[in-house]
Amino acid sequence: MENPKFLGGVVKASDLATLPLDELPRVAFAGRSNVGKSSLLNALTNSKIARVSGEPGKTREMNFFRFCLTRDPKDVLLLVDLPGYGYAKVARTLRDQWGREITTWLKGDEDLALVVALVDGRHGFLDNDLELVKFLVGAHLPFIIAFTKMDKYKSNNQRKQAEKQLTDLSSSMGVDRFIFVSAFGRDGVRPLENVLKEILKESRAVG
Ligand SMILES: Nc1nc2c(ncn2[C@@H]2O[C@H](COP(=O)(O)OP(=O)(O)OP(=O)(O)O)[C@@H](O)[C@H]2O)c(=O)[nH]1
Ligand SMILES: [Mg+2]
Repeated sequence: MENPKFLGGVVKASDLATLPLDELPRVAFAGRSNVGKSSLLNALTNSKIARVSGEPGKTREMNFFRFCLTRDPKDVLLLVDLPGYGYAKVARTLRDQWGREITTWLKGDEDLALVVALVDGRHGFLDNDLELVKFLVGAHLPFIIAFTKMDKYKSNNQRKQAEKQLTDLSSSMGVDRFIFVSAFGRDGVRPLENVLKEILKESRAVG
């Protein structure tokens, strides 16, 4: 079986019924444009299935991928690469049209298992990152923060310092689930896989 497999993309949440999504647990990648959503999805799936670009605004649709996480064919998830926001060229905020489509879908999908909220590790939480976190907390959606591009730090020491700052910052915001990732070095991919394995276990227990 093709793994991962692209199932299709939609611009409007109301068009989702046209895709063969089944009731698989959904894991959505959300965050500002250019933060590395598509790259992390590729690192996780060990593929180049999601399109990546140095120009913000590459992903224009909510793209759905079926992905089997382990050798067990029952360990199937739906990964969702979302369009980013935060640049004038694309949606500026979560309240713009695209942002509204995304939040409508996230709130309405009963099979949503996790939102991976990506934040650029070099910048920490910018205003629109905070807006995303507030939305996720307010809507009681399960999420984990992934601080991206951690390979950009010049030395191990600088990276350790940054990780400490980001950890403190997250705790001060009451956020206790976070990972540090690099799509290039594949750092953080294993911890993310472990989180997804837990999700699969839980979804099986629920039936
Ligand atoms: N150094 C470094 N660069 C990265 C990493 N992840 C992504 N990038 C680069 O960042 C740019 C944007 O990556 P994408 O994965 O397309 O970002 P995106 O969040 O999907 O962006 P949109 O689709 O526009 O919302 C590309 O040039 C990537 O190569 C990373 O972990 N480290
Ligand atoms: Mg993208």
